[in-house]
Amino acid sequence: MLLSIFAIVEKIKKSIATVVKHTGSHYIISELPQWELIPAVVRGKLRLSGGSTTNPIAVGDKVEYSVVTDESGIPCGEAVIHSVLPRDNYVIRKSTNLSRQCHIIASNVDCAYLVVTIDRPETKWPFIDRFLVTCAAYRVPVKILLNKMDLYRDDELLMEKVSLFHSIYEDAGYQVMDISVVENFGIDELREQCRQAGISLFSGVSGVGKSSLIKSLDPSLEPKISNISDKHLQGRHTTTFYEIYPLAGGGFIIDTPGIRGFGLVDLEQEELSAYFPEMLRVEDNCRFKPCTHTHEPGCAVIRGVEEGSISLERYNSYLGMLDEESKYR
Ligand SMILES: Nc1nc2c(ncn2[C@@H]2O[C@H](COP(=O)(O)OP(=O)(O)OP(=O)(O)O)[C@@H](O)[C@H]2O)c(=O)[nH]1
Ligand SMILES: [Mg+2]
Ligand SMILES: [Zn+2]
Repeated sequence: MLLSIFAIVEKIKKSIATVVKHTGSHYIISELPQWELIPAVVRGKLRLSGGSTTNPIAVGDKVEYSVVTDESGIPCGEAVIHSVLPRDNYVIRKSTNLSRQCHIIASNVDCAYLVVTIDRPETKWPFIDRFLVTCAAYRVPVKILLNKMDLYRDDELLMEKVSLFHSIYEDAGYQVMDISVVENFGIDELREQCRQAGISLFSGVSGVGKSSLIKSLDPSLEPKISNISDKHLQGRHTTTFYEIYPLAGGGFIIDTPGIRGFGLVDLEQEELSAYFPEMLRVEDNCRFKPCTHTHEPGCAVIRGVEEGSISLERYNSYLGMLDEESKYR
């Protein structure tokens, strides 16, 4: 008798949801844009669409799941994830160029914000360029947020670095937004962009203020923020999980732990220049095709560097990446 009652009230629901948090072997999923969190696990063998990575399921992934529900359809207990749907796009990296292991930072991203700082901590340019190249290669729209502007304003040397930064990346074709969480500068515009975008990813090295930014966009959220602003203590990772937050006014934001190394994944040397917008714009004019833009006569990229329309810093980044890709292949 008891058994038959259970048979009537318990139902199995099968559906599709987005992974909103990943903590070791556990996941939290929600049927975005609804925000109803369901804990989930993987049992047995997972059907995967991509190659092998350290995290077969990433935040942002759409997954097929099943869960036991009560008679009104409310999930009881943990859901089981059965498969990951093909990804529209994703941001992927290797922890070092030597490592074979890839890690997906997030998938199905409408806009990736690379949060950088000129000082405290200083974000290194090769890191920035690797991130930008990866976004281009994996079809993720990307913008740059230059945070902690309050720390640079009264320092002439730092402000020179700020203008150089703007000219290099804006000339290359990227949008660079000045931001200060402390002064609430640029936050309203960013909030509006995030509201319209859908899912926005915040990424960057540790200590640049990714979690602080998320908190300033919606003060009701509680991402973990470092309370140490001492520059010698930067590099301790405050955020340790990948997690999506819903913004009060609309839109979703992914907070991520700071990235240390950013190794490129599966890029052919010949295609690399296509992921530098300023090179892509002119490489049709190179005399030789394909052209590596390193030594060829009549190379439009080299001419651009000589004439100053392509920045030497970005070109050197390109050469560095070419070199490493040939070394570690
Ligand atoms: N002066 C200044 N400090 C800021 C600003 N934004 C963030 N901070 C400080 O920078 C430190 C690091 O901030 P977090 O938000 O924890 O940095 P994070 O990028 O999330 O770091 P991880 O989680 O470790 O990757 C904290 O002490 C913040 O208070 C800003 O605009 N100006
Ligand atoms: Mg953080
Ligand atoms: Zn060329």
